[in-house]
Amino acid sequence: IADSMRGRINLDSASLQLGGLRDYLDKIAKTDRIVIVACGTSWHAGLVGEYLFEELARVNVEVEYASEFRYRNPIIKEGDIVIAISQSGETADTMAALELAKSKGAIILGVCNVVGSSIARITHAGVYTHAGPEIGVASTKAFTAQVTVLSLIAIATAHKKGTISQDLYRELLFGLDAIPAKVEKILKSAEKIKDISKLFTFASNFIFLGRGLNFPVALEGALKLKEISYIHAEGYPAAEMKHGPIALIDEDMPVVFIATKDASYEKIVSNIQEVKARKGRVIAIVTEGDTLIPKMVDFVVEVPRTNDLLLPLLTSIPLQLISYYIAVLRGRNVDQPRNLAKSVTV
Ligand code: F1P
Repeated sequence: IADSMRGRINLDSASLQLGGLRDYLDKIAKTDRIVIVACGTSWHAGLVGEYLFEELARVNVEVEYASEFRYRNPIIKEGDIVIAISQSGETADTMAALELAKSKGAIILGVCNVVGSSIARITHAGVYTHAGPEIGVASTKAFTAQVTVLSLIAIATAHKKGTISQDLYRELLFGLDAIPAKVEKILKSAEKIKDISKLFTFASNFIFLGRGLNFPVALEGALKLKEISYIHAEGYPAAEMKHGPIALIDEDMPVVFIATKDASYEKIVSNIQEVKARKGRVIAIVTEGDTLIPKMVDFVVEVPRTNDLLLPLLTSIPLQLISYYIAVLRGRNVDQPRNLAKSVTV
């Protein structure tokens, strides 16, 4: 707030860093349906986008695996908004999904990292994430950059539509502005995360659980672990656990809960109780200052407070670090995991 009074943050939505997408904000604000197409980590960022668009701008969003979308006969009508998310901007499935949507008259937009990439070139408009080159194959900073951009688009659309109050609009923009310092703070826990990772280096399976916006983060945590350490990992919405995965829980099953103090807090506390009652070993990502969950679980990693809607930008970081340390401790090449390509162009 102090910064805004000094005029550091421009609250005019027209000044948000949305590149060429700014010219399409009116169309996005008028549409009754947005389809997001992406693969892998970018698909998880798309899921976060779905929660944000629906919550803030009250518009129906579908998030599709581009690799499925392109091979079926999806319902796309003239003027639908289809947004592709891709770090490389070269993923063949995402490209083909966009071409299909374009042939059906959709407005196709892109969120890409690589400037001048194929996807960026075929879209009507887009915004670059400018996360810098991703040296490793597995997306990490691209994910947080994609989620940041999707947050900005959702906030700008909601502001345009009048579906959020001016107070919430300000809170979210200030919240975004404060994220880098909060990420720095999380990175100070790296040694602690490394020590926790040492105890799980030889685990054969992992489960990641989260609710609401932390559900896509759970999926992403599991994918990172699979990609770079080759450990079998599943991400689930915590509330789905009782519909199947609970059968897997015993003293050999590490369970990572994303258990921040948000609207789902009480529910997630009872999910943790269910896992502990079955002797699962729990690592919980909690909000700084939480005193309840640390007493219930085996290990905690704290993240600073932020608006609930911005939590994925923080909670994804400790999960990336857990995957990184486990992979390094297992002697894996974290930059060049086996069988994976940076751009999947076939
Ligand atoms: C999609 C993706 C990445 C994954 C790996 C293979 O790439 O699935 O999420 O980490 O690099 O490709 P992109 O479309 O975001 O470039």
